[in-house]
Amino acid sequence: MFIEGVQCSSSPWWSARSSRLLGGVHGPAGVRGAGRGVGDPRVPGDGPAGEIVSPSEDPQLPQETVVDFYKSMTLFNTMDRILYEFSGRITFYATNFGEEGTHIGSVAALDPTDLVFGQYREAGVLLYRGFPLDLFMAQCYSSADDLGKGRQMPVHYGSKDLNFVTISSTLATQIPQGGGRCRVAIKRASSDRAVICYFGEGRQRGRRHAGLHFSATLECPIIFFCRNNGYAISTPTSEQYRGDGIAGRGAGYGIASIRVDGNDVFAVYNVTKEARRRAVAENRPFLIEAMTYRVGHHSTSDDSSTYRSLDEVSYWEKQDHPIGRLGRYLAARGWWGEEEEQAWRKEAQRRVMEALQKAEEAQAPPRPALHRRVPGGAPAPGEAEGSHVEALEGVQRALPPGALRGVTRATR
Ligand SMILES: Cc1ncc(C[n+]2csc(CCOP(=O)(O)OP(=O)(O)O)c2C)c(N)n1
Ligand SMILES: [Mg+2]
Repeated sequence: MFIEGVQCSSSPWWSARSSRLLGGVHGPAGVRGAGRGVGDPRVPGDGPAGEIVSPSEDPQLPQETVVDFYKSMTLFNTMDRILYEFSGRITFYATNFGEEGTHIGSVAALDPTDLVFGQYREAGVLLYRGFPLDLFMAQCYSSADDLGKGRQMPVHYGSKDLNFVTISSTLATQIPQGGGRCRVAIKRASSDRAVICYFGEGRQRGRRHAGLHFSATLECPIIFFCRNNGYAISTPTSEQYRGDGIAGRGAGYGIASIRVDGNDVFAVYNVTKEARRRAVAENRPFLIEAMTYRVGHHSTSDDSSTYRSLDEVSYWEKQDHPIGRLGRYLAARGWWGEEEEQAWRKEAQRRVMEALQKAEEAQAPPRPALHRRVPGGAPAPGEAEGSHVEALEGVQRALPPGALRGVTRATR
């Protein structure tokens, strides 16, 4: 399944059949290929919608599990939609539209004790592990219930209980950190835990290189999971890199790699399961490049209509969406019908709105909490708690209105 050694660009990185399982992708070549390098696993006309095109690779998950995938993906999508609509109340938000299959397929293949290092667009992983909607909302609203007490921008979640390391805004810090964490804690304790490290395909200023290189030489049981969603803010992949995408870089580090159809939740599940099994058994890293598409704008600070066409977005939204593809699979088996769909959509909306309402009504965190456990932020000996906050308020008063747009509620 994983490809070893050096491959030339025309080689079938994706030839392992489980890199693409769910049929029903009929994309126009121009959009499909959009600067993604060779070996995109999605091939037009690869089988009837909702059918497994490679039965021998079918993970044969039970109905209950597949319905749970679908419910997680749709609940997550609902949360994104509502938080995006309310983003004016929380200063910032980044949706995950179109990438739900990469999150749910990968996390479902892991052990709950495996440690997750994310970028910022992997909230579905946390949702699947059981992070409550209330805590998602509390984080985005920087309320007193937020585990981080409002010290982070919205969508920078973290959960010690769910083995999800708090997100850092600085791109790619999680890549060397993930490798280091593996080496120091997991390997030394000779446990069978693995680490998964998610990142985007965007340029990573050398930290990706350091992380991949040291994880390979230090023999770390880590899964590097690249969500190749076609864009880094406004920069398309055609301008991001040369050569064979991200999977093509693995061979240079001696890391077995695979490219997978990221909108095919079963294919993502299969490759992640196999990568995890081998990472732990062989003490070595694996690299997965999941080809997907960022259907939403980069974040609330972006308007993607200025750099891509509505037709392009519409194709991914309507024809090659991971939720639509899984829905067709469920329908083809008679596991989920129109009635269940209507009831569940209503229920998902109700759950999200209830959690949001709680966050709307919650108090802000106590002010002194703001500079506790922040490097350099603790009051100096003898200094009264709160003096940092007073100093910040002085700065705020001196600035023109609106100058601190984007600063979270707790600091205002
Ligand atoms: C070190 C650093 N440089 C620049 C940025 C600004 N920035 C935030 S997201 C982003 C693009 C990342 O694209 P990608 O890795 O493809 O992830 P995606 O947003 O597509 O999920 C950039 C340049 C940053 N946060 N950190
Ligand atoms: Mg990207």
